[in-house]
Amino acid sequence: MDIKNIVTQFRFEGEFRNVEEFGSGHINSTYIADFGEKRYVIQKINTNVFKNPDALMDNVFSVTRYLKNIIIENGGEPERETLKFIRTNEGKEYLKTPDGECYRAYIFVDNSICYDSADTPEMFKKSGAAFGQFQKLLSAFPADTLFETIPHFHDTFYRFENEFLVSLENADESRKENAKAEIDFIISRKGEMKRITDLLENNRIPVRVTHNDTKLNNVLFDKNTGDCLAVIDLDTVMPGSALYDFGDSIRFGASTAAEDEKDLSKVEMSLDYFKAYAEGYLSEAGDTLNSCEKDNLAFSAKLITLECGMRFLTDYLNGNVYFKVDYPEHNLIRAKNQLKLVSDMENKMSKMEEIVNSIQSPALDTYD
Ligand code: ADP
Ligand code: GN1
Ligand code: MG
Repeated sequence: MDIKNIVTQFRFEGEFRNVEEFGSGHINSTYIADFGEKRYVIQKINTNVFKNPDALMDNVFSVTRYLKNIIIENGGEPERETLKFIRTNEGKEYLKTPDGECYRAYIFVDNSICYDSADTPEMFKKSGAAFGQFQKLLSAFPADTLFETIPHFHDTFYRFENEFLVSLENADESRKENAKAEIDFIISRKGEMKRITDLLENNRIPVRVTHNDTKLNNVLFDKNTGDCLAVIDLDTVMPGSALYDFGDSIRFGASTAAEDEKDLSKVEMSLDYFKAYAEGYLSEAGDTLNSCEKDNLAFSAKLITLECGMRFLTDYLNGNVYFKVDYPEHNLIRAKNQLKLVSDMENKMSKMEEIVNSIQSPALDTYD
């Protein structure tokens, strides 16, 4: 359905001026609707990826309601510090069109901005504190009440066996040939893929409510103060490991280049950015984590980067059916980029571990 028609179906205030596509997400489509005094974000949920939008929206509503209460108790501004949804004209949580498309809407936080890269380690440190605080605020939220919006989302070995190897079986020869080095790279790291899920299964680390998509551009910054306002993009908030969140932030934000930079000589993991993020994250979440989680923070960055590279490659082999692409080889480029980052992290792993160990924060060893 036309987006201008969608705009008329929500309880927006003010006079409609304009609606435009916005953002750099790979899954949903985001639009900003300008209503003069107020602006609103409208998103089309990708229902190929999120197969149960009812359960997804229940998750997001229950998490934002919970956060809103804490923010109010702490004297904060809930409409700026978490997502505030706008109901449809019929009072529903989201809109389902007759042809099955799903849209939801929330307030665009004024004077806010998201970044695809951090200009300084200090800025990245702030995002670490924001995700650390998000983890801390949700530490008492009952994880088992949340629906798993994408099952096995960060189960790296599951993705290897059930998605990557299957894509290899079905891919045409030319794609496999183009990706030969990357395929071998991934297969040779099979032995490390179960580490985090094994720790969860053996109760060495706890299941927590986690965000699972902790890219820097999923934090809203205040344009005026430069401080973080809110963690957004809550579609993958579900039971998981804190290590998934830490690892994914480093993957995206501590790289010296964009996720789809073609010149691999520009792609490295910055130890300064790694340190800054770890300091910010542990300053908020440090007390919540146990020592086994802390011991695996550096490794998680490598594993989640490997997993993401593998997911991009799987999609390339499948003919680009999951992530949005700008050109046919986009997912292959992204995969090469992520695997270069993995190599760099492998070279720097002992330094990354030293950095985590050097940061003072008490661990509650309830799981050791
Ligand atoms: P995607 O799943 O496509 O990444 P996001 O929810 O992250 O979707 O939104 C995409 C972008 O839209 C964000 O990176 C941010 O720039 C902007 N955005 C989303 N929600 C808000 C909001 N409530 N206020 C201001 N900007 C927002
Ligand atoms: C996708 O939707 P977006 O762009 O925030 C993906 C993440 C990947 C990321 C890679 C639901 O996130 O898991 O890490 O791309 N989201 C989903 O940039 O698969
Ligand atoms: Mg996003």
